[in-house]
Amino acid sequence: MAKDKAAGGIEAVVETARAAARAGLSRALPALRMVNQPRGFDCPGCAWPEEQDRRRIAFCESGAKAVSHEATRRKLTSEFFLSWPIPRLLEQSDRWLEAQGRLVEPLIQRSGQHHYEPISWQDALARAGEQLRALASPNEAVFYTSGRASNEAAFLYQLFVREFGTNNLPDCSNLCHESSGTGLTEVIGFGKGTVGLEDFAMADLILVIGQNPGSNHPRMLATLQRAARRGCHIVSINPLRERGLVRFRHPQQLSGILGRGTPLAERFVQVKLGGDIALLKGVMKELLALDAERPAQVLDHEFIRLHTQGFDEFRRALEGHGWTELEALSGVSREQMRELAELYARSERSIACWAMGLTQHAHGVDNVQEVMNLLLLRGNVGKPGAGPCPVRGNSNVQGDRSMGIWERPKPALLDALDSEFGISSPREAGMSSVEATHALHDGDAKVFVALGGNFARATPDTPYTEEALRRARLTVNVATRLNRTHLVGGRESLLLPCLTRSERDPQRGGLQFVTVEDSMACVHRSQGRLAPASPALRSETAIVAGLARATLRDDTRIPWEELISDYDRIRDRIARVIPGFEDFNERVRAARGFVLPRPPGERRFDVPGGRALFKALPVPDLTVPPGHLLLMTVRSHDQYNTTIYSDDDRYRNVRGNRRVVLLCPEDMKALDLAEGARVDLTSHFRGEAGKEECRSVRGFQVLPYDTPAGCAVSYFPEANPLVPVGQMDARSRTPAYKSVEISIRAAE
Ligand SMILES: Nc1nc2c(c(=O)[nH]1)N[C@H]1C(S)=C(S)[C@@H](COP(=O)(O)OP(=O)(O)OC[C@H]3O[C@@H](n4cnc5c(=O)[nH]c(N)nc54)[C@H](O)[C@@H]3O)O[C@H]1N2
Ligand SMILES: Nc1nc2c(c(=O)[nH]1)N[C@H]1C(S)=C(S)[C@@H](COP(=O)(O)OP(=O)(O)OC[C@H]3O[C@@H](n4cnc5c(=O)[nH]c(N)nc54)[C@H](O)[C@@H]3O)O[C@H]1N2
Ligand SMILES: [Mo]
Repeated sequence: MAKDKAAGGIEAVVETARAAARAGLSRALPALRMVNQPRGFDCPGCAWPEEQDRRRIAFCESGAKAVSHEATRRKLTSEFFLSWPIPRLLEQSDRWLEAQGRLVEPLIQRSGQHHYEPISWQDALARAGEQLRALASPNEAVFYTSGRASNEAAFLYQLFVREFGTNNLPDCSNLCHESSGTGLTEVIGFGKGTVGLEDFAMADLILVIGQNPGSNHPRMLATLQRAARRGCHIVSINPLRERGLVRFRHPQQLSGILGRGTPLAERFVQVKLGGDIALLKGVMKELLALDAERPAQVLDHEFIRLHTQGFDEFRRALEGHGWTELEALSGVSREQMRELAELYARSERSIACWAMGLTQHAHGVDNVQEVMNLLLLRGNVGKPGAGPCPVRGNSNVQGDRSMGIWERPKPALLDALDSEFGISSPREAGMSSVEATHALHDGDAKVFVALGGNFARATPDTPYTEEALRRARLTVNVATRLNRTHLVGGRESLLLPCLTRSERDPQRGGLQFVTVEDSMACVHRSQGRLAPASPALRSETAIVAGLARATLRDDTRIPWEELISDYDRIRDRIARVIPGFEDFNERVRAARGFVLPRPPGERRFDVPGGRALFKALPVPDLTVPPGHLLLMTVRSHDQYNTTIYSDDDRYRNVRGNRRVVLLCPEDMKALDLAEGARVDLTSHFRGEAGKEECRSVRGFQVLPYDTPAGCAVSYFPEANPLVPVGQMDARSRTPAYKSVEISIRAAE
């Protein structure tokens, strides 16, 4: 069984080498040498911070794949698009599309045509500008961002969009950690994590909840390995026994390549899908009981009195939950809850990390706030070695938010933009990703602009979203490679090719660098060194400025050309507008950049009353009718979001197929399904006006797996057609990608 094998090790070294070889060694190797180095570029893989003692190599297998993939020598020429009409491209797989290489010139698919054809930059931008100006209201346009854009590009983008007159700035965060931002802001007045890497070196206990770092944040494993070696306890709470968390061999150390690996999470709590609140409530009930046995030794009463509010009500509500309910809904025994409570009570400094297993549920915000309740009980906020750590996904998703990419901006940001630039930003809230999909579908939005990403594949309900995009008058995608979103464009569609992070970015004022913010609020520079894949490519920053100029023409207060001639000028403006970025240009030139303020780290909570909030939360009941299952959609070990590198998922022993559904043997037996059986999956939900609806995907293969009974697993994005577009967290609007009610039957 895969579960006993270590993650990393020689396999990771081999995979890294393979990825580099696929891209062409002469381009991939120099690129890899610069990843996460002080003078190099930020890894486009994930947002996990770099270790302070940067060694010569500072990337992981997954980062190597991302970088090598970017560094490919293949190019999409105009002949390619002549021989491949869009309907034929649509028949190809996502993987095939991206494997064709880099986009190297601006392209247009004109109304009524089925081909992309080259267009000059000037005409492309003018066309986008014309269409945007022709709208009856700026709110008829939506401007999506995927979380890779640099701080500089993101700042200019939101500035353009707000001067144009809308807050329609949905982003991939809406699909990702929005529940973390919303949940944390409500209870501690700060929407980000409060810990830094230095805290991981001090913690006694690290909880890893709903996260698969072995595949998605491999550099985090090295941090966990170091913690485990000095005796820190690591507990994984997950329906799946994710291999990277069980045992880890550091692929960049000899002992790691050859040795047996370090046991990481010595405790694995196999919670039911969606059962975390029930589990945490059980643990906290036991904690209260322990506190009664050993008064003043378990709860941090002083912290609770001085720094929190709502404790009495929280406690009363907690006592009202019975064990039968909590055990049934979590799938975890009271005994295990007690053990966890004891471990937690013994630990002076605890960190809770989490990712999509908590946020992508209809109760995603509640999940995050229940974790906060647990941390607050023992004063694990604002002390060294302790605190919440939502582990971000896309490499600059956190920075993009800091720069104002947000459909619900704080008034203070808009005031600051207005006074710095003399514009009048709109005050009305804009649309999130799901809201934008509906608006496009219903004709309320007519132009879709995307700074990166793959909107059609990343959002729920693929056929609905594709139809929504097709109904647009114009879609504009700033992109590096071809993906499905580009093929389901509106009546007219523009593809604007941009530089990647690993490439040089010369502007009038010389070679530029950009900046990014990692998951722990550290801002640092990133500078590509490779020759651009084509002289026609432009930086994202320059493309945004070009779009702004073509749209706003002379109705603009912003000196776009001056700003992009030297990105220091953009950073000077950011320094004056965004709190925490004072003296930006100077501070970001320090070798390791700088860390933004994290007020809860000093026990300052920007909420009414000034104290962190305990919240009494309901226990979600995700019970489905007999014969139905709950499906989570996750990433394999060999993909980066919608970019698929191979059809294997090494750590889960899945080979050669991504259209699979993993079931526990018990469920396979109950449903009379044998290993390898071909099945159709159907999701069931209530659509508009409570009407029962369903969606299906066909020809999936059944594989046995160690999952809790009733819990099925499939891959994102193949299973996205099943995810109901209306099923999301009510407060954060994050789609419930991890709890889709399905039925399974033999394929037709
Ligand atoms: N190589 C690689 N790296 C990546 C990405 C990638 O695609 N490839 N994507 C990036 C992005 S944008 C993001 S957001 C992150 C995502 O990082 P992850 O959140 O690790 O990604 P997922 O594959 O969605 O995994 C979710 C985990 O939650 C568990 N889970 C599901 N439901 C529940 C539940 O109800 N309770 C609990 N406790 N656990 C649950 C699943 O078993 C799985 O282990 O990774 C980033 N890094
Ligand atoms: N079912 C299901 N759906 C999910 C999830 C899930 O767990 N389950 N996870 C959700 C999450 S967490 C996220 S973050 C979203 C991700 O949603 P997105 O951010 O929209 O998707 P990505 O796959 O990251 O985007 C990949 C595309 O970005 C472009 N690209 C790559 N690098 C660059 C660059 O440097 N500049 C520009 N301009 N373009 C670039 C390439 O053309 C590539 O095809 O998906 C969400 N969707
Ligand atoms: Mo994400």
